[in-house]
Formats: sequence, structure tokens, C-alpha cells
Amino acid sequence: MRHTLLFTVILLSVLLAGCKEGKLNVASLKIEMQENPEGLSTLTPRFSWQISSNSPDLIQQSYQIQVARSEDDLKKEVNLLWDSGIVSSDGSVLIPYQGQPLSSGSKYFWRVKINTNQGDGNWSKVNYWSMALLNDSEWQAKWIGEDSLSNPGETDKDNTRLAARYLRKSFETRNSTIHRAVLYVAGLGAHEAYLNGNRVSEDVFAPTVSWYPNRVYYNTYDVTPLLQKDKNLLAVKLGNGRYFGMRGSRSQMFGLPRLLAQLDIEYADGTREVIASDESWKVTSKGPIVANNEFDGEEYDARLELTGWETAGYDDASWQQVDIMTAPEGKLTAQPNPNIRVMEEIKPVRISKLADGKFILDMGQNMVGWLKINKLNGKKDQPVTMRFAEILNPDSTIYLANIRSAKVTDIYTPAKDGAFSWEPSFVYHGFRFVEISGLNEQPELSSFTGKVVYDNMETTGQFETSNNIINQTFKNAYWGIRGNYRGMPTDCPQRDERQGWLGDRATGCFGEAFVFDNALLYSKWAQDIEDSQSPEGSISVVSPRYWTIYNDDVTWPAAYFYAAKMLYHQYGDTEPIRKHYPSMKRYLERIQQVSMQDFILTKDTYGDWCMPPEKQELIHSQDPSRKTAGAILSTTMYYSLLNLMVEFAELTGNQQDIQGFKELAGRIKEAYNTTFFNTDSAKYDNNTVTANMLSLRLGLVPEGKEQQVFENIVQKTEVDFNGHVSTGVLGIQQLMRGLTQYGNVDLAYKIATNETYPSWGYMIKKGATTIWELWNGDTADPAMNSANHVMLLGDLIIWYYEDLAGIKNYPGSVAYKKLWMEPRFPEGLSHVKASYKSVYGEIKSEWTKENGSFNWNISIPGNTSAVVKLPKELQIIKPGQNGVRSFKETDSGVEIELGSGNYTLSNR
Ligand code: RAM
Repeated sequence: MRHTLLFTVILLSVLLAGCKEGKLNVASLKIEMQENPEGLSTLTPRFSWQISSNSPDLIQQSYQIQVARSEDDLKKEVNLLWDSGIVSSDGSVLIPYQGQPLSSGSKYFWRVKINTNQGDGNWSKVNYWSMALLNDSEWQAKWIGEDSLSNPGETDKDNTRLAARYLRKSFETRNSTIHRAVLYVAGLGAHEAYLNGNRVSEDVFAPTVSWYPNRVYYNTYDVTPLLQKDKNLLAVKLGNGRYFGMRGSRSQMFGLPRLLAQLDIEYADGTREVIASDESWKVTSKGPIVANNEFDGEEYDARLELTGWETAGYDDASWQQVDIMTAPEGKLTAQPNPNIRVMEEIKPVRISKLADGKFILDMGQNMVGWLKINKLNGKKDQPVTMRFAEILNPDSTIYLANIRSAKVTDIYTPAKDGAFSWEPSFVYHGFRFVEISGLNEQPELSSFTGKVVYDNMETTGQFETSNNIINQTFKNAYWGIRGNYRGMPTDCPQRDERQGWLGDRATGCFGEAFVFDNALLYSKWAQDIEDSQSPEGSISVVSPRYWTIYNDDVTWPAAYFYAAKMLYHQYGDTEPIRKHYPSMKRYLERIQQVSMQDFILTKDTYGDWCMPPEKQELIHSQDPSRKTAGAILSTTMYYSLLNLMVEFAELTGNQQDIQGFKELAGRIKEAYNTTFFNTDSAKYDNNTVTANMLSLRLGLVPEGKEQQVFENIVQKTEVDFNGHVSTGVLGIQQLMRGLTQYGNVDLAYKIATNETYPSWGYMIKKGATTIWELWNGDTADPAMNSANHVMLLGDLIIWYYEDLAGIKNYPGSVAYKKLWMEPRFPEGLSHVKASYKSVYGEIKSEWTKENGSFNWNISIPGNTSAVVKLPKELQIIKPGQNGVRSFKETDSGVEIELGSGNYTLSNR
């Protein structure tokens, strides 16, 4: 029987304040995905912008981009380096520059004008970018530092102490008007640069990490406003970062900290001057930072303060002349990704006193960064010691068993009695609790601030539902993801590890992209992975390879391919695929040689890592019936990589490879099913959820058998695991989407909202404010038990967005140019409110479904469209509003195509 269909689409033509109806806006003008970036090194930078208006169904019909050396030229339309002319196109994302050759160190200005189906726009505002130093020969600077271990306790052995280096150079500018001054600086491990006493930027731990023997990044800062006429002082503080004395069993020592800095000054009369790091600089390591190490902490002795060292008046007579240091082998490269900054400040929620007089500070949140002290009373010569932990022992002392060898201790020694303020420069901790000793009185909460640090990127996603477990899981994920961005995605932020483990992010990177604008971080990480590749083609499962592990595994290296795919799918960026295609191919060939036997990939190291074990104290399950065979994991993942390569080959013009990938994939699929698939029972091997789910989702199940395999997944989950997750980091990458795609969103919802072990909800019930490394993180052995690991998120965030909110790319579309909005409605969920700032603009989806009434507000950005699908039960009738391009009734419901705009769909 046909339902009485009652449905309206109301176009909300809400007028934005100050805008006339139909007024076109061009905003978010970006080049290489950044607004006004300094120091680009690509000769064909790519332009993006977003368009909006107050009328629905806005489509760009053409664009015109102009580039000039000055704003003035641009406005007068003279001396243009590029005028694209009017280009008929709806392209507004990553449009490559095609003008005259760009030159090293120059600054450029650009603007864009668009025409749309709603009329012509005006010229946009003018934005700019600058170019990096494009040729090695332009570097006049030398690597400098203090090439000795001259302080107490310093050795050249692993895990030693090392004092920070302070370097300075005074100089005078010519008596001429300064037009522009740019500082190019690489400081290994980390630099903090000052010009005339002012920090040149808010970046911390700069430059971004890399595999130093292959690549060293430098930063570009426009310092024009900081440069003075006549006397100037350029100063740089150097810390260890990841360059010197990383802690841990496989600790790396690349060498003592060193600096390369070059200040290029351009005078209004066209003359230039260069102030470069060389033997004329002075250095000391006898300053207040007597030891620094990201893993161990920072020790600051205020009695050694070098007051005014970063300004011109300071007397550096006791300092020594710098040593010329050997240049690191790595290629000097302009940093393409944003640096780390203090992104948020939080206040502690509680302070308590232990019997031994120590205080325990509770930040209320497992966070990553450091503790700033504000006006705390100290006593001369009496060190104040802070130790950082994620959890407390039952007796309220800090729990450090899971931190391993990291010392996680900051020490401040006051130079006098009374109030002091301080924060470290070269250290970060993963912590919720801080143990403070060395105080004579109970401090106020206001004496502390938690500085939250991670890569400077925009938060792109908000997500809320009627279910509290989902809401808190999303919050925990948000804190965990940001806390593990450190110029690379790390596994954890607290113990002596903090490495870029590939497997943790294979699918995670995609979910993370809904929450953070992580494009530049992941494209830079893809480069770290390539830089860490062995000459034979092996990929180090930790990249940059501070821990070099070439195990010729498939499941962890898959992240290289998956991240490149994510960058294309989510941001429309094909560049990483193009750039890394040859090394990806090399890796696949290598694996074929060393691991493939009769079309089965045999090598596997980690298994379905961190599946919920049968006993609460175990880290890894010992029950063979829970474990998935390594060959299943490797073979299914390798098969998925071949399929990705077919797509990548297509995109990069490597058509000649396609046939080979397809043939190999075909033979693998056949061999795989012959070896592992039981045709009668439709079970793979020992019937684990992971074995069945990877086979299903990665496309290896013989045609017609899919539903039967799926039933085995459901059966196993419901009967053997009582509706709980049974997978480790591999299976979980497909679990939530798989359950939903094949028709059991209710089971996915149950898993997402469980509160008993094992589940994300269980972690929450046990007090987690981030995601744990282990499902049983509260009871397992501390040897490998971080409270802030994101790998167990699997595809959860993708599922939140794609399936619960219905924000998904239409098949074949990328970057949400065309959306497919088909929310799923699990029993028990009555409300979802999601937003995602895509490269075209913000997508919103907010639905409520309660007691037979349904209401859905959606926003579709300008220059995009959406196909909306809703089920029959929602009783939908044809709407007749503006912006509705088409309406189709199908067997299962309705399919509506919408142009951009804000819509409300409801059955009332
Ligand atoms: C652990 C890491 C990481 C995981 C590897 C295999 O040491 O924490 O998360 O990828 O093992």
C-alpha cells in the first residue's frame, strides 16, 4: 500500500545580516590550502576559494585569476604575471598557477573573479603568498651551534641530558627604508627565533619533524614589522626536539642541535642585504634551560637567566664564538605543513594534597602540551618539580607504570623568594594529572594553565547526537586526535614512544579529516614515509623512521596508500598520489617478491593488533579462535592496495600499469578464496569477524555470497560476543561501515553505544577522556597501555559522518563536490547534529526523528549539490521548492537532487 506522502521542503532563504538577497560572496581564498602562506616551494601553486549567495542552487560558471607582484599592479591590472582570462569552469578547488615563472623569495598577490548562474561577481579581496628559497645556492648561511658537551651530566650516549643553546647576532641595517624582511630558518631539533626581543612567530617545536638524513625542513617568516633601522638583534634558542637524544629503547641521535638562519632584507631602493648564520655569531649553553628532552622534560634554573639576551643591549662578552657545524645530510626543503602552536588553554579543575606534602593537580582532561605556571610562590634555590601522568593510583598518587622510561618531569628552580611565572619551551607531555613538589603552601588553581599544543589546523567538524556515549566518544576522539598530531600523526603522546606508526592511521586519517583540516599534515607525512623507504622498496612501519622497522608487512604500510586516497577523496588533492605513485609501486613489487607465495601474501607481524583479549590482564589475546591468520590480513589488504593502484594509475596517466594490477588482483582473489573460503558455510578460515569483514568490505567475497558472509559476522558478534566488538585495529577499520552497508545499522549502533567491556562506552564509564590503546586499558599490563591512542577508533568517525549524519561523497565525486546524503536511523537514536567544513564550504546535517515526526535541516555549500535519499517510512511527498533539481520515487523511498542552499525536510 502506498503511504500518504506528506512532505515539505522549505527553503530557508534567511537573509544573512548585511547581505542583499542573491549577493555573491567569494571567501576562504587559499593557495596550497593555506591563507597567505609564506615560503611555498612549488612553481605551480594551486588556488582555491569558496562561493556562496543567499539564493539556492549556486553554480560557478567561470573564473578569472590574476597574479601580480604588488597589490597596486593587480588593481591597475598592469604587469600581471598571470591573467587566466575568463575560464569556463565550475572548478574552485586547487586550480594550478599557469603564469610567468615564479621567482625565489618573491611575494605575490592574487585575486579571483567568478561568474555564476546567479550573476557576475566582483573581484575578490587580494591575498598573497611568498616563495621560499628555491635554489640551494641562495643559502649564504652556515650551520652553527655549540659543538661540545660542556655541562654537568652531558654525554654523547643515548638518553643523556643536554642544555639548550642560545645564539645571537647583532647587526645594523643600512640607512634606507626597509621594504621587506624575511627570515629563513632551520634549527634542529627545534628553534625559537627572536628579532629585537620579539618572537618571530607563535610556532613551537619548529621546524616540523622529518627523517633528517634525507630531509631537513626550514621555515619562512616575514619579519618586516620587527626589523628596526640601525641596531638590530637576531636571536635563536635551540632545543633537542627529535634531533638529539630521543628517549626509548631505539633512541636516535642525529647530532647536537644546530642552526641555519638567513635574514633577507629588501630596501625600498631595491638593494638587498643578507644577515646569515656564520662564525660571527655568539653562543652559550649556560642559560636557564639546563636540560631539555621531549620525553624526559625540561629543567629550568632561573638563577642562570640571561635577562635581555634576545635584545640588542645585552652584553655577551662571556659567550663564546659559535662552532661551525656539519650540515645535516638531508635535503633542505621549505616546510609545506603548518607548525605546532598552542591551540587552546585550559584550567585545572581540582587540586589535592597528598600525605607527603605533594600536590596533585587535575586538569579534568587527558591533554597534550604543558603546564604554565602563573604567579606561584616559590622559595629561592628550592626546585619545584612537576611530574605528568594520565591516571592516578588508587591511593591518589600518580600512575607512571605505563610511561616506561620517559621521565616526564619538569623542574623549575627559583632565583629568589616570591611569585614566579614559567612555562617550558621544548617539551610536551600527555597528561591529565600533575604531581607538584617543592612548594611550601597550597597553590591556587589560578596559578596553572594547561597549554594544549598540536599542529596549527582548523577544527572542521562538530558532532552531537541524542546519545551521550556517542557524544563523549566523539569528544574523546577529538582530544586524542589533536593530542597525537606532532608534525606527524603519533601513536601516543606520553610514554617513551610517540612515533609515527603507520597502521594506527590507515583508516583513521579519513575519519580525522572530518574533524580537523589535516590535509597538509598527511601529505607531509606521506613524504616522511617515502623518505623512510629502503632502497629495496620496504616501507618502515614507523615513519619518519626514528624506529626503523622494515618487516615487509602489508597492513601497516597500507596507510601510505590509504592516506593518499584520503587526501584525494576528502580534499580533491591528486598531488600526493602523483608524487608517491612510483614508490608505492616499488613497495608493491617488493612485497610480491618477498612475501607472495601462490598468490597469498604470507608475511604479517602484528596480526589484528589489540583485539579485546579474553582475560582482563592480557595485552594480546592468546585464544586462537579470536585471532585472524596473518595471511588473511596481508592478502586482503594487499588486494585493496592493488585496487587503489588501479584508481591511482588512472588518475596519474599510468594506464600501462592497470592491466597488470588487475590481473594480479584477480589471481590473488582466486587463490585467497580457494585457500580460506568455505563455500558451504560462507566462512573465512576460523570465522573471525575480522576475516569475514575484511574479505567482504575489501571486495574478495565471491559474487552472490556476500549476504551469507555478512550473516556469519552478525551471528558471531551477537552470539559469541554478545553484541560487542571482537576486532583489533584491522577489523575495526571496516566494522561500523560494514555492518551498516549490509543492513544491520542497529548492531553497529549497539557497538557504538555499549557501556560494557569491550567498548568505547566502557572506557568512558571508567573515566576515559581520550581513547585507550587497549579495550581493557583499565586492567591490562602497563607495559603497553597508553590512555591516549587513536587506533581503536577504526572507522567510527567515518560512520558517524557518512552513515549517521549522511554526509558522504557521491560515488565518483571527490571533496564533496557532489554529496550523497542518506542518513541511517538506528533504533534508539532520535537526533543527530553534524557539521563539516569541506573545501567548498560548510555542510550541515541535523535530523530529529521522534514519535513519527521527522525533521531534517541540511546545508549544502555553494557550487556543490547533493543527492538525498530517504526511506519510505518517512512518508515523503514531492516538494516544490526552489533549489530542488529533481524528485524521484524509488522502491525503497525517495531520491531528491538538491542544489546548494539550506533546506528543511520534514513530514509535518
Ligand atoms: C605499539 C604502538 C602502535 C602500534 C604498534 C604495532 O608500540 O603503540 O600503536 O602500531 O605497537
